[in-house]
Amino acid sequence: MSSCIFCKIAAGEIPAQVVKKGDGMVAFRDLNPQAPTHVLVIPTTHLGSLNDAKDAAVLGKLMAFARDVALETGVASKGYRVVVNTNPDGGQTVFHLHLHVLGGRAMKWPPG
Ligand code: DGP
Repeated sequence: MSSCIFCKIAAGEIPAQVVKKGDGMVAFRDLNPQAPTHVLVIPTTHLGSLNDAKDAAVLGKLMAFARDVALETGVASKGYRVVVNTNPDGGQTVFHLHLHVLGGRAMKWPPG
């Protein structure tokens, strides 16, 4: 989608610190990190939110990609959190489906 900032990152049209890409996915560091490791995982094809993701295979690939990012950034063994904010009450601000991979510190529960 031409106006979508994450589509532009996926296309390489605006810069981002990409940590992994391939198989229709891109992972890059969040501009406003909430943990020592904070990486966003997106499908390169535009989907507005989790509500728009009808293909379970794409969701499975996204989750596996997030797990691999956690392994490759070194946070997997101590632990990490994967978050999908969805629509305004879920705290979503960028309307291109993305998974947050957060690690490098102990997480709290419940989330805010
Ligand atoms: P959410 O609130 O779940 O929609 O998270 C959107 C995240 O995207 C937020 O943590 C900040 C991040 N973000 C917004 N714009 C940019 C950008 O241009 N580059 C990068 N790397 N991250 C961005």
